[in-house]
Amino acid sequence: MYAQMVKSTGKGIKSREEMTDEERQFQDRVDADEKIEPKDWMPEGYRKTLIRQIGQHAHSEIVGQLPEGNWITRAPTLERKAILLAKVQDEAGHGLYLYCAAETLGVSRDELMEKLHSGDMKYSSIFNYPTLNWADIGAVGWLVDGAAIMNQVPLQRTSYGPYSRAMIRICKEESFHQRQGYDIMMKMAFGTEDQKKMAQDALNRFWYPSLMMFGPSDKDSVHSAQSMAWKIKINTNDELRQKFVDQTVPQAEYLGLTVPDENLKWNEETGHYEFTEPDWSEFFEVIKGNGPCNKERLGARVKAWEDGAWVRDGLMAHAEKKAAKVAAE
Ligand code: FAQ
Repeated sequence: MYAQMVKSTGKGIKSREEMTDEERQFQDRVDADEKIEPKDWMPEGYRKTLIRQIGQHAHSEIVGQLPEGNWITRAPTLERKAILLAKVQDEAGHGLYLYCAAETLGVSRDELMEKLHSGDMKYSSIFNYPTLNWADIGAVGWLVDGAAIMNQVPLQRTSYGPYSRAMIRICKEESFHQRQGYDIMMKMAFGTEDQKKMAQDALNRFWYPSLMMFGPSDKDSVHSAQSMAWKIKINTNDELRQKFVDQTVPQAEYLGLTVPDENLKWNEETGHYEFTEPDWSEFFEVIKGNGPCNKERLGARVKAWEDGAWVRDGLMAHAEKKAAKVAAE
C-alpha cells in the first residue's frame, strides 16, 4: 500500500512495478506485519536505514546519560540520588540493547563508536542543552523521557524483530523515568515561590528543545516516507509532536506552570492544541554540531573511550590467552 502511495508523493520510493521479485516479497512481508529477522533477506537500504536509526538511538541513550549524570552528586536527598542513579544506569542498559540490535545488521560496536566520535553519526539534539539546576532534572524526566516514550511506543511495532523487542523493554523503563521526572516537577511546582520559579524556568528552556526531538517538520524529513513504507517508522515526526503537545499541556496546567508559547490554543474542532513550531534554524545548527554543549558532550564520550582503552586491551589479551590455552589442550 505504502509503496504505491509514496510513488505519487515523488519521494523517490520504488513502486511495486519497479521492485525486483525479492524486494516485492520483502515488502509483502512488511505489509503483512511479519517481523524481519537478522538472517532474512533485506534490501540494502533497509539495512542501512536501520543501522543509522538504531545506531543514533543507541548513541542518544549513552550521550543522554551526561546531562543527568552531572546531577547525581548534587541530588537534594539520598532517595533522589538513588533514583537518579538507577535511571542513568537504565539509559546505559538501553544503549547496550540497542548496540546489540544494530550489531545483528552486520556493523560492529567499534565502527559505531568511531562514527559517533568522528561526527559521522548523530545523537539526539536534546542532549546538547545544559542542565543548570535541579528542576532541569525534573524537566528532563517529564519532557525528554515523555517525548522519548511518545516516539518509542509505536517503535515496539517496528518491522525489524531485534529493534522491536529491545523497544518493549526500553518503553517499560522509560515510563518509570517519565514519572520520576514529573514527581520532581510536582515537588518543585508545589514548593516554595523560588522552587516554583525554578520549575517554570526549566519548562521555559526545555519546551522547544523537547519538541525538536521528534525531528524536522514532515516537509523537511528526508527519511520518513521510505522508513514508513518499510515500517521502520510507524508515525511521521509531526504526528508524534502533536500527540506530545496534546498530552503534555494538561500536565503543565496541573502543575500550575505556563507553557512558553503565546499561540498555544485548544482547537475544539480538530481536538488538538495549536502551537508554535520550534525554531528550525536552531535545530539544524544543533544537529550540525553548533549547539550549546555539542563539543562538551562529544569530548566527554571521546575521553571515556580513550581512558577505557586499557580495559578493552586487557580483556582482549585475556581472551587471546584463554583461546591459546584451549587450543594447546
Ligand atoms: N536530533 O528524515 P528525518 C533517548 C536528523 S530518546 C538529532 O526526519 P528520521 C532516551 C536525522 O537523523 C532520543 N538529529 O530522520 C533518553 C536525519 O539526519 P541523517 C533518541 C535528528 O531518522 C531520555 C535528519 O535529521 N530517540 O535518548 C533529530 O526519519 C532521557 C533528517 O530527519 C531515537 O533516536 C534529532 N532530534 O527521523 C535518554 C528514536 N531528528 O541521519 C537519556 C528513534 C532528526 O540523515 C535521557 N529514532 N534528526 O544525517 C527516530 O524515531 C528517528 O530517527 C527520528 C528522526 C524521529 C529521531
